[in-house]
Amino acid sequence: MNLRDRLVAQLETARHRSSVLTAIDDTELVAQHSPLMSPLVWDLAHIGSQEELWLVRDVGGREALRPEIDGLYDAFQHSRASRVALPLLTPEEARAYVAEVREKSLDVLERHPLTGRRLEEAGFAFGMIVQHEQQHDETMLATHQLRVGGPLLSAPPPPPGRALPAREVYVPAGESVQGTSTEPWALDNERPAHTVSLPAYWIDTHPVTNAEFTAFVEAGGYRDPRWWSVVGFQHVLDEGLVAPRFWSRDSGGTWFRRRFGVVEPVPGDEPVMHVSFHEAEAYARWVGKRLPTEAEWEKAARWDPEAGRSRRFPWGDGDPTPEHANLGQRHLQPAPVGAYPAGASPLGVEQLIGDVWEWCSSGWEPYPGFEAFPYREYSEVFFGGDYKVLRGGSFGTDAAAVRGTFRNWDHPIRRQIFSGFRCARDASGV
Ligand code: AVJ
Ligand code: FE
Repeated sequence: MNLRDRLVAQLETARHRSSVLTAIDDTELVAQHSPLMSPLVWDLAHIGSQEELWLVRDVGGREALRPEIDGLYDAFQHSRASRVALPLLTPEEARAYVAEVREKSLDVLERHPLTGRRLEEAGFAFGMIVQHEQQHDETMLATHQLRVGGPLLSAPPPPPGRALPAREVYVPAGESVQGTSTEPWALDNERPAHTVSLPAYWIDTHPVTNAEFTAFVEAGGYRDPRWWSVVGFQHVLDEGLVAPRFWSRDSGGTWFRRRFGVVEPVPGDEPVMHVSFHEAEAYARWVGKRLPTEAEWEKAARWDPEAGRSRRFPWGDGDPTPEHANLGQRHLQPAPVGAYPAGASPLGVEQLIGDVWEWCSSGWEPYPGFEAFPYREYSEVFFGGDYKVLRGGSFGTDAAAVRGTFRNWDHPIRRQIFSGFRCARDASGV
């Protein structure tokens, strides 16, 4: 498929998903389901607003459709918690607005040579807008998870798991490439490619599971400050945390979870999810390990020791297929450990892409040679803040919005996102 057709198809895929996520009652769309989230109708119109700004006005050089609403949908002008009180477009108006914008951006795409300014090269602006819509779709999916009430979404279960030959693998010391200068849709924070040199380390072959995390919970892990950072333990006390978010225990001691409106027993073989950075860090300390640095995560995901080079994905350079990874809201949960043998890295590390975002020990910082593009507010204004890096995407991340180099970030206390982790440890003294 040529670039233009591929862009049209990906814009359509994203819009189909946005439609599925917003095909619910108006009362559900305008409600504030959590102070952490926008009303769904805000996300919908914001998707259209960003598309109008970048594709219709900037790339297309056309007039503004609704200049008066720009401010309402500027994420920097209004906190998520305050958006519900704004004079937002109604669900009907929002749907009409995004459809009108889409018609115009498809027209721009049809006529544009897709070369010229850096923003137009390889369809970058269109790819950026596809990723933006998909990112907000994942955010809307998290809003659905926070919503209280019966299920509104459905999907088939993920494929079955299998036992892996080893719990962890050894990654030899040496140089590898982190980031990219060639991936056409890589966002500014993934650039440029640069060489890193790491000492040898061990990394888990799969994310920490619910069964493994339950052992920490039941060993009194949430009550023992030895495993936590000072701020992490204070947060546990302040919030009264006892287990991952959405978990509850019945009188018999069985753990249940609420998942998109369904309460079900916690499946032991699935990656643990809805844990904060602090919970991930505490678990790792309890088992005598630590979280991987971001560089260690990326080397495990991309390094091919045979070829001596970094690949686009753990399995090679080809885009993800359903055999490789649990992505795109195809299932409404992470898959059990071992479900994606075809997605393994050359070193035998699995489920790096999809299932759950993985907390790393690294803070959100620019790579050497970083240049903000096309706007400072995507990445740069968050550098140096109270953010930790997450890698690899979740079951709710679309293939268009994740790569071996993709970087996400959030506050270390956040757990409404589809976040889990895997552990690593130093190889020195082994
Ligand atoms: C990269 C997921 C942290 O949702 O805050 C969406 C993506 N930026 N609109 C976010 C984003 C602007 C961003 N994250
Ligand atoms: Fe946005």
